[in-house]
Amino acid sequence: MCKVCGCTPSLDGFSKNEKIKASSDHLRGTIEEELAADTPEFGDESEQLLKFHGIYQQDDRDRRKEARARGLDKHHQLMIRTRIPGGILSADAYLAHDEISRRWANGTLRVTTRQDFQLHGVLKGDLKQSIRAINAALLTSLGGCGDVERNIMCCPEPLADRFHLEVQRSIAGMVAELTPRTGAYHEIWLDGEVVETSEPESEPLYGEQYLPRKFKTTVALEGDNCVDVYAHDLAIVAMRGVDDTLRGFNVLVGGGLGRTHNKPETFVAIALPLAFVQPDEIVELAREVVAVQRDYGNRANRRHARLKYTIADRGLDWFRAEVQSRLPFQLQPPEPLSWQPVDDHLGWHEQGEGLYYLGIYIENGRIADTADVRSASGLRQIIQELRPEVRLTAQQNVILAGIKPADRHRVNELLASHGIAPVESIPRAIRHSMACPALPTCGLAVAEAERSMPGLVRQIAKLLEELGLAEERISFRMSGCPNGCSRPYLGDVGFVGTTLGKYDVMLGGDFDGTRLNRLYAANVPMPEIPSLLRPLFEAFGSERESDEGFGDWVDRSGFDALRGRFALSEQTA
Ligand code: SRM
Ligand code: SF4
Repeated sequence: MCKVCGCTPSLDGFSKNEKIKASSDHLRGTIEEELAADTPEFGDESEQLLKFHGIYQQDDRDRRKEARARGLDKHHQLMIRTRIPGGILSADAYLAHDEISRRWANGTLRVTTRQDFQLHGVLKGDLKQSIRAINAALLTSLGGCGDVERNIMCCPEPLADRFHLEVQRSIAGMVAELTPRTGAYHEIWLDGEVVETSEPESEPLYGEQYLPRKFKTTVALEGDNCVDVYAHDLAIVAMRGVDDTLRGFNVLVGGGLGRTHNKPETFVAIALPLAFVQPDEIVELAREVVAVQRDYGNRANRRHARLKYTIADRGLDWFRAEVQSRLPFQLQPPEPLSWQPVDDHLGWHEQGEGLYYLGIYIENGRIADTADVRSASGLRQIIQELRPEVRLTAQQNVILAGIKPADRHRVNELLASHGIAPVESIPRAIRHSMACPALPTCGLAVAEAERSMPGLVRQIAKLLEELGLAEERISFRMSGCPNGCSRPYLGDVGFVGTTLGKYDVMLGGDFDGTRLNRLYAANVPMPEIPSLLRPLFEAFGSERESDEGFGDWVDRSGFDALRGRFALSEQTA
């Protein structure tokens, strides 16, 4: 029932999730009761609502077979995603996550492609104390997942000039405006008092049913596409003015990478230019873009519910007009964008005011202690001793910021003693690779990613070295299913899992993420990938024009021509 006027809106024809949201009393449902129950897992409806609280119910897929053989239930566990706007967190917040990961999760921290932390393997009984510890560190998991605005990303370069500060201020405004207002999170996880009032609780932006689907926003800084602008529902590019001021924002809409194998009605789309707005107009614009999607997004079919489908179905001109009709100011035409080569912000850099920052490579974002690399202990010790600000990058890496010149040596020493290699010594192919978590935690994975990519990319790095191409900047991104969480459709080379051990090989995108790649070879068994790529790399080495990237060369050469030259069989083409 609608809390504002008491009417009961009809939900006929809406998807199951819409009914769950509408009857959830602003995301409460029966989460609290189920949390108190002595069971290892939540029921189906709570599983959907928990996502809005930043919590995914998962199971350890490695242990399924054994459990089945022993007649046991799945090994249920939860993943918590902390929402970290712009990927910026304090030393205290980092250390709190490190501690949660050791006390209640699987001992690792996972930096995500959207600058968040994920904690895997939390048991139901430890959920509440984990969430409380995240909040005590002044962060939240509310809106980490679910049909709401997700974490708002931003280029993480920690410069303190006026431009960067003004951009951060705008992001803070958008975060405040677009975060759900429900008291459910506070009540369930933080033992907040239930506020008794005659005023109904309101979700002014999201209403009773929230959005039709997830909604993602990123902010890039003019010229640097390190946050993969074109993958986003709402992509904002901050434009620099004179004297390092913020001149305004170019705004793009309707990007999204998720698709489903053999379902042509699902597709990958890149964001399209919508408008240019002044700095003080961006929060209102973001709100109305979200509101139009709230009102017109498809609530019957979740596979067709992202903003990219609303725009594909109704047209960009319709969308612009609808957004404009809700604004008190005039949208200006979008300005043309141009990009410099993407900067991953790794290595040592001056940050201004006599301080330095260091970007540290974390393979596939997994901060862990392994036999060779002890990134969990190493980062903990550096952050405990020197208390730098921490920033997470969109390439799953970590930046330590605000380091005094006198402390640089100590940082290098601690990194070396924990086996964390300086970025200069990491082969380019490895440095520019990303993989999603996939197995064993992701319930949607059909193939490995994070666990298989290190082996594959080392073979590729060796191959590139043999061919004299070790210094080339070529990006390799692997996902364990077509949802594309590592953004595999926006790099030079994408590997998209089709079934265990097999991948669609996507080529012809570019390093700077401005163009989608396309299917070059389907269902390639992983051991055959290096030999599939070898002749392409050889030809690239001899035929490329100066400064031409691998993806650009593939695009210029043409797929049919390349397939013909390298005799790709009908089956894999
Ligand atoms: Fe994702 C679902 C992991 C970025 C598209 N994603 C999932 C889930 C939660 C699986 C699930 O629903 O049960 C995965 C959890 C795996 C695990 O065990 O941890 C998952 N996605 C991730 C992360 C952790 C991958 C990573 O390597 O870091 C990223 C977390 C980002 C964050 O902090 O919020 C992550 N996911 C992305 C991106 C990239 C981006 O947004 O820049 C995409 C493609 C862009 C897009 O959204 O179009 C992406 N994830 C999806 C989709 C497909 C959405 C669609 O429109 O079809 C799903 C499935 C769904 O929503 O139904 C999904
Ligand atoms: Fe899971 Fe697929 Fe996303 Fe990988 S791409 S994390 S397998 S949903």
